[in-house]
Amino acid sequence: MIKNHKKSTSLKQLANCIRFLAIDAVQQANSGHPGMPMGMADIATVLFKDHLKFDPSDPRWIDRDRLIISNGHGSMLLYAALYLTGYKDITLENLKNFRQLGSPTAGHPEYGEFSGIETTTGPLSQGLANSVGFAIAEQILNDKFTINTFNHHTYVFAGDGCLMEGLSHEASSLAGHLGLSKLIVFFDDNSISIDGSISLSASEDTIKRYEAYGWNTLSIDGHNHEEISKAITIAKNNSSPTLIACKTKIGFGSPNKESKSSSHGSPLGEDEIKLTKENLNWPHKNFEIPDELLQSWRSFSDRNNNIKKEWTSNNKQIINSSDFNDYFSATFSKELNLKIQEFKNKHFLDGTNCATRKASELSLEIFTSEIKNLVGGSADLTGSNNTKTKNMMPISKGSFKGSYIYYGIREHGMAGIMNGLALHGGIRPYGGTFLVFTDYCRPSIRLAALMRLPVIYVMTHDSIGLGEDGPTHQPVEHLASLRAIPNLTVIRPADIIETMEAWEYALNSDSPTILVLTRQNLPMLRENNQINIIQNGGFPIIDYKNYDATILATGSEVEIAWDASKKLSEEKINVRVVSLPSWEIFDKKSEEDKKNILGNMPIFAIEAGVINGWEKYVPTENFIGMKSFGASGPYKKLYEHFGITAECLVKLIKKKGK
Ligand SMILES: Cc1ncc(C[n+]2csc(CCOP(=O)(O)OP(=O)(O)O)c2C)c(N)n1
Ligand SMILES: [Mg+2]
Repeated sequence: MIKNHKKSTSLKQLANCIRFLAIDAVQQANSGHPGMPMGMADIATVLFKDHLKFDPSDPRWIDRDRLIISNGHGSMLLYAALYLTGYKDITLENLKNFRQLGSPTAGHPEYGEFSGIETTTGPLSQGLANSVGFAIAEQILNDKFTINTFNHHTYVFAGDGCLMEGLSHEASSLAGHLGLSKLIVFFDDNSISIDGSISLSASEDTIKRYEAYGWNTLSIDGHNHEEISKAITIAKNNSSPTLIACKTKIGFGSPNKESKSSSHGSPLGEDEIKLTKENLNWPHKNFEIPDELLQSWRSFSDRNNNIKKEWTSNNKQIINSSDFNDYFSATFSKELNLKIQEFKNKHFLDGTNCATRKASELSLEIFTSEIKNLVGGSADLTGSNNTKTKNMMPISKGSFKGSYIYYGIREHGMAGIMNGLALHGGIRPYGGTFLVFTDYCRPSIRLAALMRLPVIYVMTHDSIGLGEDGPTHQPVEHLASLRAIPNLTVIRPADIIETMEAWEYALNSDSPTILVLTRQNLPMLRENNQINIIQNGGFPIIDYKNYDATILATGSEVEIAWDASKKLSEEKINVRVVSLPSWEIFDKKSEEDKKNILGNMPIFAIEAGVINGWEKYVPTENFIGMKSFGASGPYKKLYEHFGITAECLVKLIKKKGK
C-alpha cells in the first residue's frame, strides 16, 4: 500500500524540490536514476538546511564540510541540491541538459565539472573509500594547524551497493580503527538494488557489521526529518565514525514505483510523473521551483555566514603563513633542489648499485624531511616497498601528528583513500604495494587518472626479477595494462639517479604517477650525470656517431641491453641503448626529438613484460619479453629460462639488424 503523502509540511515540499528536479531531468534525458534522489531527498534537505557547513559563494572554502555521493548514480540529487542552494556555476539550464554531450551535468558526478562536486563517483563504494581519505586529511591538518583552521565533517551518501562492495570493508575497517569521528555515512537502507530485493543476494546485519568495525551506528526513518536531524547531531558529537542506516523508500512518492527496483534507473514516464505529482501535492510545471521554496533553499547557507566570517578573520594570518603555504601550494625550495643535485652527484660518483625500491627510499629520505605535506603508506609491505623513512611517524587513533599510514592489507582501500587525501587538499599522498597488486588498486587508480589527482604509487617487485615468490607475484601484463590508462604516468627507472628523477617528476606532477621499482639490485650504467632521463622520457645511455641499431629498454632490462651492446661492440656492431623509463613522458616530446632518440636504424626492445604496446616503437619480432606467466626460482635463472638475456638480444640483433 502506498501511503498518501499529501499532508506535506513545507520541509516535505523543500525535499520535493530535489525529487521533481531529478524526476524531470531524468525524464527529459530519457536516461538516469530517479529512485535514489527521490529516496534520499529528505536526508539531503535536512543536511543542507540545518547541518552542512558550506558557502555557495566560496565553494572551495578549505574548512567546508565535504559531501560525497558514493552512490553516484543518484547524481541528480547532488546537482539539484547545488542548484537549489545557489552554487553559481550550476544553472537550471544545466539540469535541463542532464546527461547531454558537453553538459557538466554528466550521468555520474565528475570532479571538476562543478565546484560543489568533491569527487568523481559512480563505481560503487569509491566515494566511501575517498571519504575515509578526506576524514584522515582533516584530522592530520587539524592536528597540524589547530581546530580553529580545520574542523569539518565528511558526510557520505552510500547505498546498498556501496556497502556490498568489498572496498567498503577495507575503507570502513580502517576508518573504525583510526576512530575517524568526523566521518558520517548515510546508508540508504532501501533494500533494493537493480536486480530487485537485496534479499536476493545478501542477508548480513549491516549495523552489526559496522559495530564490529568500531563505528557508532544509528537506525532511523530516512523520511522523518526530526529523526534525520537528531541522528546527525548525535553523529557529530561521537568519538567514532557514524553509520546512520536510513530506512528509505526508493522512488519515494511514486504510486506505482516506490520501493521497487523499477525506479532505480529509468525515467518514471509521463503518466507516473503525473501520479507522483498528485501524490506529493506538487502542482508545478516541469523544472519549475516555486519562488518561495527556491528562496528558502537559497537561505540555507545563511546559517553559516557568521561561522565563515569568524573563520576568515581568525585564519587570515595562518592562511598567509609560509607554514600553510607548505601544505597547500608548496614548490621545491632551493635547498631541496640542492640536496637533489648533491644526491645525484654522490651516487653517480659512488657508482651506487642498488634496487630501485631502495633508491626510492633513499630519495624519500630527502623528500619526506623537506616536503611537509607528504603522507606515505603501504598496504602491509612497508619493509618491502621501502616507503617509510626514518623521520616518519605513523598516524593512529587519536594521534594524527604523523605522516605515515599503515593501511593494512587493503590495497584497494589504500588507493581509494589516497584519492580522498589528494582531493581534500593540503596532503600529498603516496602509497606502496607489489606491482602485481595494482590489480587490487586498479579501479581507484583509474579514477585518480580520470580526476588527474597527483597521487603517487610506489609499486615494487616489478617483474620476474622478484624471483622465488613465483608467478602469482610476478607482474607480466601489468606495465601494459597501466600504460593503457589515460592520464597516468608510468615510470620504470633503471638506476638510482633515474629513481630520484622519477620522484622529482611525480612530486611536480598534477596527475598520478606510478613508480615501477625492482626488488633486485641494478648497477649505475650511465656515463654522465648531466641529462635528466626522466624529463626526456627516454635517452641514450650508450651512443655512437654511426650506429647499426637501437635497443630500447626499461628498468632492470637496461642492464641487459647495455650488456648486449657491449658484446656487440666487440664484433664491431655499434648499438645505441636507450633507457626509456616512461612512454607517457617520451610520447609527449616533439616528433623530431623522438626521432633523434629512437634513431633511424633498426630498433629493438627488451622488457620483462608482455609486448602489448611496444608495437608502436618496434616490429613485433624485434621485441624480447614475456609471453607467459613467470615461474618460481632464483631470478637470474628465470631471466635465462624466459630468454630475456643479453645473449638472446645479441642473437636477435645479429639476425635481424644487419
Ligand atoms: C562497482 C560497480 N558495480 C556495478 C555498478 C552498476 N550499478 C549501478 S547502481 C547499482 C545498484 C546499486 O544499488 P543501491 O546502491 O542499493 O542503489 P539504489 O538502487 O538503492 O539507488 C549497480 C549494480 C556500479 N555503478 N559500480
Ligand atoms: Mg538500494
